[in-house]
Parts: sequence; C-alpha cells; structure tokens
Amino acid sequence: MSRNQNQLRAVCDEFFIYGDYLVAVPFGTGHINDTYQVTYDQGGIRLHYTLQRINTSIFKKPEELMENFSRVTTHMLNKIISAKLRTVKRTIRLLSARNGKPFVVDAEGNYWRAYIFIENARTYDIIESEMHAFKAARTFGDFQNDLVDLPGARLNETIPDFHNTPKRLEALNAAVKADICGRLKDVGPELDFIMARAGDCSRLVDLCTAGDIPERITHNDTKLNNILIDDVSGEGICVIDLDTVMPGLVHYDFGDMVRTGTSPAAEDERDLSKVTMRFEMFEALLRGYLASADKFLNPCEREELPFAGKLITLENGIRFLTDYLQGDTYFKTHRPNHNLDRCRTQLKLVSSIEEQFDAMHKLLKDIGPRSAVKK
Ligand code: ADP
Ligand code: GN1
Ligand code: MG
Repeated sequence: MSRNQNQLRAVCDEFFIYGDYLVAVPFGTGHINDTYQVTYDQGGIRLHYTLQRINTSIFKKPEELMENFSRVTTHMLNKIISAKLRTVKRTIRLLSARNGKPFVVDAEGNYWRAYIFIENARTYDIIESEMHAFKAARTFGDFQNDLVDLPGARLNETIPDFHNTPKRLEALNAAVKADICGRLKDVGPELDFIMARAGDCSRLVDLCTAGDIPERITHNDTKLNNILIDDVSGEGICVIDLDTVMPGLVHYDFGDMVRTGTSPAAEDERDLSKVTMRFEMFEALLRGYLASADKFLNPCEREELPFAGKLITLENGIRFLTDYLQGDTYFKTHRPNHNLDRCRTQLKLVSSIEEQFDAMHKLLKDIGPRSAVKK
C-alpha cells in the first residue's frame, strides 16, 4: 500500500526528531520492508533519516524482533566506542519514539522504526570489483566476530527455520501439491533441477545436529546490498537489514555472499547466459571473509564454505519457486513471472558453482588456515 506524505509525517511525528518534516521518498531495492528516506529541515540544514515499516506478515513477532535489534545495535555501538578512533565502522542507530520504545505502532497496527541515515555511502545490487567484494565480505566477518560476545540470553528467532533448507524443500513440495495458481505446468525443468539436488539440502543441518559445526549469531541475510559501502574509501562501513540477526550457521552468511556477490547479472536477469559465478569474485569473498572469520571458524566450518555458496543459492531458488507457485505473496514483485525469473537465475548460478566446485575447494586448501589476509 502506498502512503501519502501526511500519513508518513504523522508517523515521523511520533519519533523524537528535531526540526521540520519536509518529505519522505521510497528508498532502496529490498524485497521485504517498506523503506523511506525522510528529509528534515533543522534550522536551515537538511538532514536525512531512514523510516521503515516492518513487514509483519513475514516478521510475526515485531516486538521480539525489535528487542534483538536494540540489543545488537547497542552492542555494536559499544564496540565502536571502545575502538575509539581506530575504526571507520558505523552501526544502525535507532531513534527513540515518544512512547519510550524504539518503534511506533500506528492506528492500523503497522510497526515503524526510524534510524539515522548514513550519508556518503551506498549499497550495490551487483559487486563491481574484487576489492569491493573483499572488503564487504570482511565486514560481514567482522560483524559475526563482534557478536561473539553479545551479552544476555539467546536471541529471539525472528523467523523460525529461516535457513532450514530441508523445510524449505518441504514447503516447495507442498506448494507443488496444492498448485493453487495453476502454475505448476510452467516449472517442470526448474523442479527437476531442484529435486535432483534434494540430497544436498540437509547437509549443513545434519553437520550441526552432529555437533561438527556450532550455532553462532549470524546475520542470515548477507545479500551484498545489505552493506553500506563508503563512497570515498570503498570500505564496508555498516551492516544493515538486521531483522534476521539470530542464531544460525556461518554458512548462511558466507553462502549468501557467494549468491549475491559473484554473478555479474542481476538477481532477476532474464538472459541466463549472463549469470555465472565469477571465480575471481569468489576468491575475493573467501579471502575477505577469512581475513576476519579465520579467528573463530573450526576446521569443519571452514571446509564447508564452498558448499555454503551452492546450498544458499539453491535455497533461494527453492524459495522463489515456492512463492511463484503460491501466487507471489512473500517477495515483492514488480512484473509477471518475477519470482520465476529470480528462481531461474539462482539455478543457473548453482550450475556454475557446481562446475567450479573442485577449483573452489582447491583455493580454500591453497589459502591454508589463518593466512588468508590479502593486503
Ligand atoms: P529490506 O529488508 O527491505 O531489504 P533494508 O533494511 O535493507 O530493507 O533497507 C532497504 C534499503 O534502504 C537498503 O538497501 C539501503 O539502500 C537503504 N538503507 C537502509 N538503512 C539505511 C541507513 N541507515 N542509511 C542509509 N541507507 C539505508
Ligand atoms: C530478502 O530483505 P532483503 O531484500 O535484503 C529475503 C532474503 C532473500 C532475499 C533474496 C527476510 O532479502 O532471505 O535471500 O530477499 N529476506 C527475508 O533477494 O526473507
Ligand atoms: Mg535489504
């Protein structure tokens, strides 16, 4: 639903923001929340804020989600303060609302939050250089590392079984069986491709159950456009989109970096000949991630990093196909067959990863433990 300026201004009025509201404009290319950049006039100076409506049909317990959000951002801020001037890193900073909470609930029951807009930085849907990939991956590794000592109880699971790939496959099978939109007839090759890889789906959850890889706090949505890259230095300065920060496996994060950082084509590209895993980008992501994460990864976690790229890409293919069959109710879509197009790019990327799998493992071996830092 699109909202007019009066509605958006009324929401903003519920937050402690000094100055006069000027305008709010839709912002970014995320598939889940409604995001706006809001401009205020503060005594002649224009300042920006980010305003977001949380998607509560996806995040069913927004107050638990915001509890995680506050704990994580406070912890990140404390890390930044204790590093004094030795870091360029930033964190999302939530604004307080007049109700004393970091969010507002409007008359229709929508949950809104606002934070300081980080200037002179931007997100990229497609990675432009190896250095960009290296720095972004290192920043996500630092993020995991920073959360190793998060105090307090286990974080809330904002979406249960979010990366439980066998359950994602079950959901696809249920959507196939129901075929509520009559779209099953269009997806034969995609289904065959996925079902031929059904055996891969439980690999990581099984290793976790066996105790070979530990649960950690992970971001779980490390799409490369969920990191703000500084315009001048090219450093990954701020990890954003913290709704899914919760207990998880490091592979969910590294896998999604491979999924979103290695292909030169958009996630919804229709010309599949453009979709491929660029090995040099994989190498940059692996080196960047290990530059930070080798401090804490165990050997089994490390060994499974190439597989993570394949699995999380397959998992997204499964999710896009499920949503297509169910009538496009989860991901925002902007054209007919959008989710099917997205599914196809994911499956093409899986094939490309499979073709290079041996080389990916060889690279991991060649890098050797704890020597990955590339200047
Ligand atoms: P979604 O869950 O829908 O992907 P995000 O939290 O990723 O929502 O926000 C959408 C977009 O808004 C981001 O890709 C980014 O471009 C922009 N954005 C979000 N937070 C900030 C911020 N604090 N400063 C600057 N831009 C931001
Ligand atoms: C969604 O919120 P956004 O656009 O960064 C989704 C991810 C998918 C991604 C696919 C909460 O991410 O899990 O991998 O789209 N987020 C949620 O592009 O489902
Ligand atoms: Mg996002």
